[in-house]
Amino acid sequence: MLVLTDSLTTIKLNDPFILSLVKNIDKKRSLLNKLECINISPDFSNIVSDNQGRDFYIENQFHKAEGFRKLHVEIAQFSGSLKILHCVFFPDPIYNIPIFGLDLVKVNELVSAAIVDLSPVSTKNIFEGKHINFNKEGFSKIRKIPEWGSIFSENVLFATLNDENEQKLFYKVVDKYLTILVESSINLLPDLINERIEERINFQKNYCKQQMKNEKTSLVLQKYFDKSWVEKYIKEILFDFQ
Ligand code: BLA
Repeated sequence: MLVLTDSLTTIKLNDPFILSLVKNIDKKRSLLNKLECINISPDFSNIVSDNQGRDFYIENQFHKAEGFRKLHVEIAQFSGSLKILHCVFFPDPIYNIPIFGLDLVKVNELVSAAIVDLSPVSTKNIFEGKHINFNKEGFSKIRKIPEWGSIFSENVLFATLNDENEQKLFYKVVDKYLTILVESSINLLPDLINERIEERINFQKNYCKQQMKNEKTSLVLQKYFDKSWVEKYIKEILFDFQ
C-alpha cells in the first residue's frame, strides 16, 4: 500500500546524528532572506509505504530564498536499515553562489558514505579560497570520488564515518560549509553580466547531468518504485535543471 500524506509528523526518524544534521540545515536555511516554501506535487512530497519487509518513507522539503532557486532536503528510510539524507541548495544563476550538496548514506549502524561540498558554478569560484584550514585529518577512511564527480570542488569531503567522533567531525565540516554559504550569500548582490549568468546556468545543468550518472541513486529507488517513476523522480525532483 502506498500512502501519500502531507503530515511531516508521521515521520519518525530514530537517528540522532541524521536528525542533528537536519536541524542544523534547517537553522542555517532559516537565516536566508525571503525564505518561502515551494509546493510540489503531493506525489513527491511525503511518500510512505508500510509494505511488510519493504517499508519506507521519503520526506521532501522544498524552499526558495533570495539567491537560491531551490533548497531541497530529502530524508528517507528504506526497510528500517538504509537511511539517506540528501540535500542540495541550488543557487539562482543571477548570483555567483556555489551549489551546496550533501549526501549521507547509513546502512544499519555504519555511515558508509558522507559527502559534502560547495560545488563551483563558475571557473572563477569565489568560494574556493574560503575553505582555508580545511583538512581531512581525523577521517580514517577518505573515499575516492567517482569519475562523474568532476563537478565537485577541490574541497569536497567524501568519507566513511566509522564512529561517533567521525560523525562529529563531519557535522562540523557541514556546519562550516553552511556557515560560509549563508554568510557569503545573504549580502551578495546579483551579478547580471549575461555571459556569467550563462556560465552559471551551464555549470548547474552539468551538475545535474553528472549527478544523474550516479547509478547508486537509481538502484536503491528501483527496489521500491518502477523504473518510470524513478526516472521522473531523479529528473524532476532531485536534479531538475536540464
Ligand atoms: C553514493 N548514494 C550513494 C550510495 C547510495 C546512494 C545507496 C552508495 C553508498 C556507498 O557507496 O557507500 C543513494 N542518495 C541515494 C539515494 C538518494 C541519494 C537513493 O541522495 C536520494 C533519493 N549524491 C547526491 C548528492 C551528492 C551525492 C547531492 O544525491 C553529493 C553532493 C553524492 N552519493 C554521492 C557520491 C556517492 C554516493 C559521490 C558515491 C558513489 C560511488 O562511490 O560510486
